[in-house]
Amino acid sequence: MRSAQISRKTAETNISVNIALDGTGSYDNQTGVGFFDHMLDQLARHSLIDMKIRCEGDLHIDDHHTVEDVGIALGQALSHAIGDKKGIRRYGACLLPMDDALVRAALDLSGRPYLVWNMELPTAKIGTFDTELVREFFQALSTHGGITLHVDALHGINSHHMAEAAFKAVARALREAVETDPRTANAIPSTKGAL
Ligand SMILES: [Mn+2]
Repeated sequence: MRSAQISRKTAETNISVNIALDGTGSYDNQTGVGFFDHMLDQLARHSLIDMKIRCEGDLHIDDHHTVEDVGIALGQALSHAIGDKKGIRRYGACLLPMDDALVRAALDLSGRPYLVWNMELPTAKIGTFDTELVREFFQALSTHGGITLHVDALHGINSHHMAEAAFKAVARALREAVETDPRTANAIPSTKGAL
């Protein structure tokens, strides 16, 4: 089974991430930030990547370091678990509706971090959660996972729905991209021979 375990400790956060790519989408995520845990659970459930995440962060300041650093550690774990990328589909995309929200995610496990983020959340907060941290998370995931990631909100009026649709869309796209393609099981999906 393709898996990874990452521990990352700084003066701001202490994180452990355990993932298994060929899982069933089981999850056990505790970061101290309720809405963020809800989003990480969606990411696991809809990518079918088993995910156990723990973070003790400096929440007395705000949620920023916790959300960003979990993105960093999860990106590192994904990159490690995917390994040399032999046999993977590499690309994934999903157009995901959730009530008023319609979000498109397209990604390439290219090794070239690039985030295109086209989503304006209509409120500054979801409960106590700063909505600007949704982008921060995906920026960190893209950078440290080596992922070209495009996220576009095509419609939406509710911040919770839009953010959740983004996590679910990226999850479904990730599921597709990390899956092995039986037609090319021993090949790296690039004419360059490396990714
Ligand atoms: Mn929800």
